[in-house]
Amino acid sequence: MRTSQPQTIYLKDYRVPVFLVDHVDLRFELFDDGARVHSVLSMRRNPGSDSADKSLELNGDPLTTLESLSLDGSELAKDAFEDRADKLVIHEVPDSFELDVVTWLEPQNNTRLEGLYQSSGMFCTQCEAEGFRCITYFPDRPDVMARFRTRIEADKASFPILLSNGNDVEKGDLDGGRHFVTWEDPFPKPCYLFALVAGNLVEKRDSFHTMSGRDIDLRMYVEPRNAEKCEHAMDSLKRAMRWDEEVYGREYDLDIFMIVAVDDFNMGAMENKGLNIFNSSCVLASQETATDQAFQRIESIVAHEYFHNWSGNRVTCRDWFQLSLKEGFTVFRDSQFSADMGSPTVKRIEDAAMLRTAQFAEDSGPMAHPVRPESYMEITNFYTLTIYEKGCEVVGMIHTLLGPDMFRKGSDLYFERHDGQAVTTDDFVRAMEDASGRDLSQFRLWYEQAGTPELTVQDEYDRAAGIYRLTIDQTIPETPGQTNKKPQHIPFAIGLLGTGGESLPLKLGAGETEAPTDRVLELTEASHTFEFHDLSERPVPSLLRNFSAPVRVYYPWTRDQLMFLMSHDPDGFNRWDAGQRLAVDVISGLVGETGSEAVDSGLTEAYRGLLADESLDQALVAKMLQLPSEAYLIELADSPNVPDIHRAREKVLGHLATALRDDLLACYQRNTVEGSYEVTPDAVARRSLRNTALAWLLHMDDEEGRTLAESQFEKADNMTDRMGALRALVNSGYEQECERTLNAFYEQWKDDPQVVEQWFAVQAGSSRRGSLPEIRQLMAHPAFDWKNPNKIRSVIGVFAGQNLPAFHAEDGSGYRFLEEQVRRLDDSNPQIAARLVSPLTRWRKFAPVHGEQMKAALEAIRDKPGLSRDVYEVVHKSLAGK
Ligand code: B3K
Ligand code: ZN
Repeated sequence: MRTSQPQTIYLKDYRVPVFLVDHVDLRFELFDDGARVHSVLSMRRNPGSDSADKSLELNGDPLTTLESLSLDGSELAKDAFEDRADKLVIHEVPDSFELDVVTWLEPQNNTRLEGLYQSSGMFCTQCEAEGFRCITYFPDRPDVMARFRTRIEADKASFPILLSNGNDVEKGDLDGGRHFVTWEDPFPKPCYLFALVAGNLVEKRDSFHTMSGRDIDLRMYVEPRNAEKCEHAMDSLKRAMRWDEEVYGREYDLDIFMIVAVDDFNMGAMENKGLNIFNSSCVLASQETATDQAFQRIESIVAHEYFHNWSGNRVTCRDWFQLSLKEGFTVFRDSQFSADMGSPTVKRIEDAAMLRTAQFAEDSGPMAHPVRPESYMEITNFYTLTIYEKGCEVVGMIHTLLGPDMFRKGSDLYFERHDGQAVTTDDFVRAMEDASGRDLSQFRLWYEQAGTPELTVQDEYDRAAGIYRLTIDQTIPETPGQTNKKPQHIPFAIGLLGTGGESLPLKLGAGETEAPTDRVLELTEASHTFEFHDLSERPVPSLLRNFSAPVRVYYPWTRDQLMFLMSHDPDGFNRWDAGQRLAVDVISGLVGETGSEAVDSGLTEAYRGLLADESLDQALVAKMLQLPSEAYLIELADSPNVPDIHRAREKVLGHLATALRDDLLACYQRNTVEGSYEVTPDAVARRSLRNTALAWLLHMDDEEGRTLAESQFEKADNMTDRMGALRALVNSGYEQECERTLNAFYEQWKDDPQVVEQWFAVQAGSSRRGSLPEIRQLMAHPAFDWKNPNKIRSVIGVFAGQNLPAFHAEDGSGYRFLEEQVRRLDDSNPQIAARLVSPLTRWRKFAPVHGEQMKAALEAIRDKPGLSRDVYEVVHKSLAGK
């Protein structure tokens, strides 16, 4: 545990490593009571370093015991080195040498789930970002790339499967019922990509024929009870491999590609070279146990981890400040892939909604940081929406500015130029510039400046001259440590619509003929005015089409304009966005009102039109029918009072459900999906529409709705429909039926942890079923497990992140509850504890009655003795400043 204040690490202090590792020879002896790790490092002085320092520093961890240390075959004397627990300093080393290190660890007691640990009896690893140092002493930084050879020894009966990176080159039996397998990875890699798995697992095999004619062995390893849940991930993997060949020209490089499912995992998955390790909930699926959303998430995560083989593994990060180099680019690649596999508009809507709700919140809060941060205390805290999702948007804007062909040339150049290297985001941008000839120097500010740019749009129409003028001003708000920001280079896609709904040509000069109806305007100044000519009437602007930049747009839309765009904009994203803006406007207008103010009939009629129109893309309709989330409404509000926002949104929902009852019933009946279960955009949309209709009907306790829900629950042959019915009942006033259904669900699925997690989440996230006493009951349930991050997330995380009226209860009980859980988890799993704190960190945003209580909870966490570095950083940054 920490005894002194954690240190801040700065990008400006980066120095190349003084020593490099060419080769690592590892031998793991795995036992019930611990593991011994023998490591032989072939090291040499880095010719690229100008340091004359003769001493060698290796990273370590206090939980690891050093058993012996030899240099070039001679055991080092006690005074030749210093073991500082998290660091090992050898006072003098030659220019080239071999270092033998033996360490002892206790994976069975490793609750942090970093380094080597046990999960349901199997051994597994998680080394990114700095977990390898918990296994052995090593220069644990991504710019030290070495070839690894790994021998694993364990009891043969308990651990028949022994896996590591690369190819298995030797195996055999040992005395005492033990056996070994040796793996060799021919590609130099940073130690964060090292992985090891040992367990009693079943193997599922498939193969992939690459574009150059090689056959790759694909293998999935899961616990025997999950043997029937691998098909979807395997199919997704093959689709991703083909797509990366076709769209990026990237072929897989090893002969084997392995995926392992692990129940206890801090995040979603990990791209270890040739041996991806997944959280079970992000890889295992069957139609009976996983929802459509889970199927889609699995496809995208499998693809994401696979794509890292090039964007992350072959070309890796120089240091952790460059994390978005691999994450932003890989998220961009996986979003393109998902768009190609399903509906591009729906994918864009989902990505933008998440960004606007959660990343914008992060970007305006105390943890705001640039896509390439300048400092951190604990790197684990920087696996953020800004690094991942804003980082993806930044790559996406380069794609928009260059166009697909130039972007592909840029990515080819990047991979060719930097293959086998550890590089920076700047190297990525330079490759894009060199391939395209475009100057992206101002664009680089997207990596350097934190904060969400705000665009204020004004327009005027000069009827006599036929000119329409758009003036766009940009400002970037202050963020911690950054003021007076420079204007950024923003691709701003627009269109103009005539009163009949037609797309008008965008003539930037008088007399221009052949003008397009879609343009990407490039904003580079604090203020820009664009003139559009030859317009005989005032157009309705369609702004930031397809969400072409991660910015906030302010324009004084009237409700009539929004309704017009909802039904006429050819840009699907902006149709959806107009509907959202209209609903936000209507709901916000009712916040704090206690009387019987009417809900704008325009909104009701717009939704009625959507429910009835079968000519529209049903996937888009399904999205348009979802009201803006409470989290988004809170994000948009100043000094929000959450219970008030909740009541206003409920009121609108209740009004719509009552007014549209017959339309909802018709929509429900019409969207029955015939035939066998498939995860196609159309089938997903139909199930979504049906379940939305059901949820709305039950929201007002409609008897027919209740009958439909109960029968849907009983007859469903898939989890989407079963969960849709259960969710609708949980959020209704039908308490007995809800109770009965929840019990039946649990009885049927209690042996399946992934389903039990969904059962927890549907209750914890419900403002009707997730009161604090009920949450505590869930935590006392035998299926709840403090050592399993998925259970913690599905109860505590969902409560604080989704059950917003209960979390923000006026008496502050929700905040104190979270404080208690974070203090408890801080000792066992600081990474998860630091993530859970997040909802408290934005205390300054809320109305003082809430903000002060949130702050008090943060202070109580701050005062916990022995606070981890992870939680320390988040709490101190949130409490600092004005
Ligand atoms: N690279 C990993 C995340 C590692 C998180 C470490 N705390 C998964 C991914 O982004 O693909
Ligand atoms: Zn990633």
